[in-house]
Amino acid sequence: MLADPLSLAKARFDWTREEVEAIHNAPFNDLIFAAQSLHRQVHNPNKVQKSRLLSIKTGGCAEDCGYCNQSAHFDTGLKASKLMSADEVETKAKEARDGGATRFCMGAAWRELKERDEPAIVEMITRVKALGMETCMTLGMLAEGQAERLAEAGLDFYNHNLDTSPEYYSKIITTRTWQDRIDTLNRVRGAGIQICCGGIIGMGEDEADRIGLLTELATLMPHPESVPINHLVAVDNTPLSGSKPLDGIDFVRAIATARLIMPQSVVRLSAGRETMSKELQALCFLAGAGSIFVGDELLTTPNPELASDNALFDTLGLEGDEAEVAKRAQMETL
Ligand code: SAM
Ligand code: DTB
Ligand code: SF4
Repeated sequence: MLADPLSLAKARFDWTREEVEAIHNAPFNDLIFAAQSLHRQVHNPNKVQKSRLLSIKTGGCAEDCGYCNQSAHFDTGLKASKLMSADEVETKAKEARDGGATRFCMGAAWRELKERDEPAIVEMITRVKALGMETCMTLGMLAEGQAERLAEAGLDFYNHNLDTSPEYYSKIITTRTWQDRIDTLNRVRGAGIQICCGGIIGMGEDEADRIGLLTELATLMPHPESVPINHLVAVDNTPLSGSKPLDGIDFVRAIATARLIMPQSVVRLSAGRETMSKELQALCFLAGAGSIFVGDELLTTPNPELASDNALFDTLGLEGDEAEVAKRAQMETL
């Protein structure tokens, strides 16, 4: 039997794997009922925040993350490119805003942020912020002092995922450690930037690994403000492209569990929507997902067209958060 979901509304940070497993494996109806009950206690159940991704530097990455289209270790046929100019980024951000996105998330295929690239990154943050959008960057590892400089430029969020359980991690990535990730997250937190941190499921991991990942996320203190739950986008010629497909119900269980154990966080139904039915996505929203990526491309792989997402929002009676962001932008100019 699950605990009264409303008693979970206050965040706690001492979750054990056994407790998380009991939630994750509860009868499906109990799990979804609990997740939705808690969700509507803390969040608006019909509001889904929209983020737009842009790959500001594509491909040729030194890391060997086994799922990634952009690693130089695998021949995926992706064309690598140099860092975009701030002008190009600003144009893309305006388009995203016009399409209803309220957060602009810029990703670079880097192992870490190099000092020589900092001025260009700072300029991009400043330009996007001036459009009234929330800013997010994902640039790999950060060294001492870098997060402070990004915060100073107006960075709202930094995305850095744990990706999987500590046990499964070394089967996915060998070029940087779990502790490297925690160190970057601590630097981001120390600079007062909000954290976007989640993982990928459907990489051939066991259920215990999904529970392990969720427990690690829920024992970060404070919880990440944003928790992206990605479904593996299988890319040909990456080591993980042949992973056993994940049952959709298991994906929903991961979203619902994240919802229940990190009550104040916004859980994002992240990569992988392109191959999901509208019914599966609706179940994810019912389970407490409160954010998605919009636009027909993620970083390098396809995402549903804007028109089909708009139709999905209409069908489900969902609304974005454009009005609030527009109001905030107006206040900032006063
Ligand atoms: N290079 C930076 C890093 O790894 O921190 C930033 C970009 S990286 C693409 C950001 C995250 O996207 C990864 O940590 C991973 O969780 C997710 N991701 C990348 N490729 C994916 C795929 N094929 N399917 C699902 N998620 C993916
Ligand atoms: C996250 O957790 N998912 C996004 C974002 N953070 C940067 C990335 C998804 C990438 C999917 C594969 C691609 O398009 O290259
Ligand atoms: Fe590089 Fe990031 Fe892809 Fe890993 S996930 S290979 S660090 S771009």
